[in-house]
Amino acid sequence: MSALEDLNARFALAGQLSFVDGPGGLVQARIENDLAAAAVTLYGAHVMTFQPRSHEPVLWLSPQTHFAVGKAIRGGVPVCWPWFAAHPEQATYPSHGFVRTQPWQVSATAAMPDGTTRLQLTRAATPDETEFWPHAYRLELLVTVGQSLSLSLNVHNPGQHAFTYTGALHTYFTVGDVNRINITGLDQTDYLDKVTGFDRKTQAGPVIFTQETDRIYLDTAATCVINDPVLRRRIHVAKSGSQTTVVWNPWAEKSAAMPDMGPDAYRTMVCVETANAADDQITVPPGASHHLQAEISVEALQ
Ligand code: TA6
Repeated sequence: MSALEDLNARFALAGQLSFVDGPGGLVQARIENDLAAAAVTLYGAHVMTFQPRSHEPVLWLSPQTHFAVGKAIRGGVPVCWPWFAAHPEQATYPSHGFVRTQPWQVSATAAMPDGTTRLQLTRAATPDETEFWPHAYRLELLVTVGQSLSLSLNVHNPGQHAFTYTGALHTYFTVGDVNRINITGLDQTDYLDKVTGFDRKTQAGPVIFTQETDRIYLDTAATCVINDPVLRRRIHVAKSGSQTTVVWNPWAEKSAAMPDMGPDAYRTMVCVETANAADDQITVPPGASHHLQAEISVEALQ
């Protein structure tokens, strides 16, 4: 029996979930139920697509992305852990941690009575990671696909000592035209502006996009709404276990310089990231866990 056959024998759900070989040989779970469709690769526990019935795709996945072991996927929902963005001390360590470019294991699947489908992926420490992260850990990402997409990252510390981390569900959303959207939910919230050297500023009104935008909004548990007049919809991003929201669009020049994005890619995407970053660092005592949760739903505009 091949590894793929074994996965399907143990975890496929008739008519709802199966495992297939995806691009680059990366195995992915294809989920399709009466409410929505989604694809999640075991490589990085990366949700790549999500589309509720009667809506356009919600997540943005770069047409130029690499699907290859060792490379991060551009788009969808990278799981960034155990550090957000650049490592605070080690410039050569991978951006956004290492688990987004590592294999995860399937630990459970379930067809739920409410019509949603669940997939749980797990990753525990391996000896070759101790260079980056000397602590024992167990991550579980529970993905629930229904009318909304629910992502719950459970970070467990099975070791003898506390550890402290940052991270994010670095979610890329599809928008009709980034020049015409706005994001509400962050009015009067302080943020660090990465574009101007981490200056501390305060948001006034909705977030609009006219240039490169890379902001770490501080001390906020608020739901954000992406208001999109072109796709005639609102995307709601509700969260828990997170006091940080990151908003990112690289704009024209940086987008063009990224081989896995391309010149105009920035126009149809925006990241609204459910994060633990900056001062929002999470310490997990031995035997304890932290849950980071995002709930993504779409509302059609008339
Ligand atoms: O979350 C925003 C950010 O940290 C940006 O600064 C930008 O670099 C982006 O993430 C993408 O990072 P990546 O390592 O995936 O290229």
